[in-house]
Amino acid sequence: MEFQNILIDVNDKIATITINRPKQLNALNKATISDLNQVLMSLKNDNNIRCLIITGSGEKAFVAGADIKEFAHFGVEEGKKLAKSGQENLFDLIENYPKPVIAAVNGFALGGGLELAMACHFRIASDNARMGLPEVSLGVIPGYGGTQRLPQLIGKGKAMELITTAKMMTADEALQYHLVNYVVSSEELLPKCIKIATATLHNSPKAINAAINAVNAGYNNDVNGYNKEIEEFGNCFGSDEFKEGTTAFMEKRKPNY
Ligand code: DAK
Repeated sequence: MEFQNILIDVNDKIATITINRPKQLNALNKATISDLNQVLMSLKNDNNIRCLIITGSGEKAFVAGADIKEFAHFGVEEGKKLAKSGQENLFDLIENYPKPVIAAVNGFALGGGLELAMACHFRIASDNARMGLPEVSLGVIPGYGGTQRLPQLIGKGKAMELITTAKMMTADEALQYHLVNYVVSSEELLPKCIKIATATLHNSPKAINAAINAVNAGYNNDVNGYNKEIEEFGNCFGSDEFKEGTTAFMEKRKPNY
């Protein structure tokens, strides 16, 4: 697979997707969103890929936001339409992805860039990362889920402060507010993500998918998370991987998923 705005590297069932517009600080334009959608859709049911890492090209930025030069001329209806399609085709797709998706935040993650990182299942940052939702400084608000996911991750008060001041957080502040799970040096960022991704490879892909669905259900106002957990839990008992996992335990060997 070759794309204009992203690079894909596959190694031992882990796919690293790099947003590759370093001269624009990896700003998300429509073409990049489309590339990301296509690669995510094509890897979704690929059994050779079990975990994804999303990062930005270069040392300066993960993604410095939606491409301001592109959206500067949008009108009201276009803005609504693109927010809806962007949320569905990329941000919700990542959040509900059946395999773990890790954001390797390697620099500025602003606006749509932080929204992209927040749609991922969890985030690891390099110590030079800066994160914020500066949309109100441009006269708009976050349109790719940021008003919902930031309060879920760091609490309503701090999210309101960040959104209304348009200020950036340092990596250490993001760690303090649980926006990221770890902060490491730039050199250590991908190795750390790969180490965590590798740990997920030992586990049942079907059970991981079920767990992601159950966790996400708790953040969906239309679904009862406990009921979803019961449903997903019950379904696990019908899977070949459950049989393999429990049989391997009793035979004192590692499961083969
Ligand atoms: N869009 C387009 N180009 C960008 C960009 C962006 N978001 N961020 C940086 N660039 C470009 C710069 O224009 C510059 O390109 P040239 O002008 O040299 O051609 C190049 O990247 C390098 O940037 P700087 O020269 O500014 O680099 P500095 O180190 O001086 O500053 C910075 C780094 C990250 C502090 C600065 O670049 C900056 O403030 N960038 C903008 C940050 C920002 O405000 N991001 C946008 C947030 S608003 C939508 C849904 C969602 C959204 C919009 C629409 N719809 C559904 C329609 C979301 C909006 C946002 O993300």
